[in-house]
Amino acid sequence: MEERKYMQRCIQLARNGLCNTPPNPMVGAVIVHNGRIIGEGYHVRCGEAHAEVNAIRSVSEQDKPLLKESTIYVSLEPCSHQGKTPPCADLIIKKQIPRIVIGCRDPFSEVAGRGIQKLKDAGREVIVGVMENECQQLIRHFITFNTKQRPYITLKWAESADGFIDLIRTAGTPVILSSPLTAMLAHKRRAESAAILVGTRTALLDNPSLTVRNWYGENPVRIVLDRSLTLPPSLHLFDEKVSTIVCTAQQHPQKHFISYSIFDYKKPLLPQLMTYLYQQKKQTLLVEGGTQLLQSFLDSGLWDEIYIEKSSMQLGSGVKAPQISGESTCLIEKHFGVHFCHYTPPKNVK
Ligand code: AOF
Ligand code: ZN
Repeated sequence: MEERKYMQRCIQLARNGLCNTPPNPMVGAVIVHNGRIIGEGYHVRCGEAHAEVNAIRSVSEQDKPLLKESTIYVSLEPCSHQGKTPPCADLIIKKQIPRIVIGCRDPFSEVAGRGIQKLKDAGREVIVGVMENECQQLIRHFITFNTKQRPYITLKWAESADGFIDLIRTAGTPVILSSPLTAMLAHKRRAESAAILVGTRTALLDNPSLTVRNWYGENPVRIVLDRSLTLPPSLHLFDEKVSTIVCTAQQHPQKHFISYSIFDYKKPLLPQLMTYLYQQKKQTLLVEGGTQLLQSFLDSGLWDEIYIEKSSMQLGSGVKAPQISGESTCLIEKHFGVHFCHYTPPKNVK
């Protein structure tokens, strides 16, 4: 019970790093002596000190001698490698902390159990797996990226009560199915993504900006598919306010804010895109449409979460919403009075 209480606090602390730690994971640490918390810390930002370092630093001079009799709780296995910062396992050993309680293992190939081993080899008591699911859930983007060598993929769309995402049209603006308040949520999701993707038709017909406006945070890199480079330069995606990557089959000179990346359109595109995004260290990808692109992700089993905003509007006819087939879990969430279906796949999806 005690162990869970302190691990819960680690998770709570870790969340303070939201949006600032990627591509590093959010991590929290708590140091406890005889039922009293003497130190706390979290990983604030990629490139800066790790959670354990901040927790140890936070211990007062007076309490420092107590480290030798304390337990350090940390939501992720302490690192064993020299990255941008020195190994946390070494620091814990140096500070003579005798007991380490860990939430989950680090899937990063440079660590992957070596941190735990280092601590054990130094004769420390190590407990692994306290609130493991919760700790893994906290860093699910980081785990997917490191174990599947691809970004964590979120698919999102809004659909009418009768299952359409838009009217069938060749021009004009799209039907707005979301409310201004739920649009804010969509922007929050963008702010939490490293990359955002749309297909050619969506880019052309909806002319989206794909920027973060109704929320605080960084803009994700915009990615658009444009096999034959037919999209007009007047689109918002090419406004050069934010970086855009064009996935194309054609050679094109690079521009300041626009990079053209060559793909083999004769072969399946999504695996190539996944490899590319992995190489670019993009840990999270948000796919915003349209139906055809979303459906190809669904059909390839390439998704980790789906958010569908269920509008109460009836369209009668139009572009059918993507279809989710196979096993998945759906939780209904209500935000600002609007229903969302939140899907997660069974564990064995690619
Ligand atoms: C920890 N505690 O708080 C975090 C860890 O380049 P660096 O030095 O920042 O190392 C990044 C890697 O360290 C990252 O990929 C992950 O394996 C681990 N993150 N480890 O002990 C922390 N953020
Ligand atoms: Zn570390």
